[in-house]
Amino acid sequence: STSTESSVSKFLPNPKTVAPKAGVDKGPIHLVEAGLPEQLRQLGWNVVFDGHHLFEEISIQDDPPIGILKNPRQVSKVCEAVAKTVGSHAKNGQLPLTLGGDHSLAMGTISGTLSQYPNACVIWIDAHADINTASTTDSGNIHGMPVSFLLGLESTIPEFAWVKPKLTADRLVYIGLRDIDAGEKRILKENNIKAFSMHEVDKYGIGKVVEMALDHVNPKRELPIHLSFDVDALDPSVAPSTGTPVRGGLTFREGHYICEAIYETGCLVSLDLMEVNPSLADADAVKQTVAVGCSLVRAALGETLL
Ligand code: B3U
Ligand code: MN
Ligand code: MN
Repeated sequence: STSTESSVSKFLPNPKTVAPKAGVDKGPIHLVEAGLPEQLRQLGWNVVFDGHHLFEEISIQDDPPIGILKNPRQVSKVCEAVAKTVGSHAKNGQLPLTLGGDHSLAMGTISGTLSQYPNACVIWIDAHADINTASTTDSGNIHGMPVSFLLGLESTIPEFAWVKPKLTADRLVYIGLRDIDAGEKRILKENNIKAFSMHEVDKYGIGKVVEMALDHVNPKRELPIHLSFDVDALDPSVAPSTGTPVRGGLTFREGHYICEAIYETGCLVSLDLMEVNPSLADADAVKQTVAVGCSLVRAALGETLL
């Protein structure tokens, strides 16, 4: 997936802040234009929209690959800026909602969350584990790597030295996995990382899987939760406009159930909805994906069915 540079941060609970830019026809701004801020206000949030960030100010002209990693300096700088923004909103008692954009951004959002809530756990919803290191990645796409940076598995690249390995493997859990590289499987095993693939979702049902996931990272339901939701966790029939769709994904309801159940814990402190990419599909597919994205966010922020 592509749009690393377009993340929109919205900040909920108490106050919020934002200022959209005109003329952008791609990226997660579609979720904003579809009315997400107003929908969240309807749920009782005081929404502050922080703006549609294309990070033109961070445009690095000369950014040759490091190893095979693509656009490493650009990605690093953008994520560092996102970390600061998310961290300062969290500090103000706001709940940062970051709309992306390439999932490498989670390096920034989760770093920001952990700066305010050092004991936060991370629930990562994705078809992919995004845990490659510079030595295991085949694609060189940094969106396949953010988790390894957050855990400190990848610490040899000076350009990313700002990413402090503050997340521990026991405070991370995955749901929805189904496209994992061999090197990633090894990393998951070696680090004893809890992961519920689509196999477990089929076997136990989504209700039990979410319960087991929470029991693992947050047994007493007292730790702050960062939810990082990659829309490609959903089946491509539900969310087609995304960079790397993988068949056999979560249903519409399974995705929403996860969000609802996490909201119900009362522990959610930070939320990402990533990899919505409107440039990758026809208009109907975009509309469908944007609508699903908005409704996932509403579910995670308190919308109920009854
Ligand atoms: N694991 C592969 C594929 C991938 C990961 N995340 C996405 N695709 N979106 C990689 O490139 O690291
Ligand atoms: Mn991802
Ligand atoms: Mn993914």
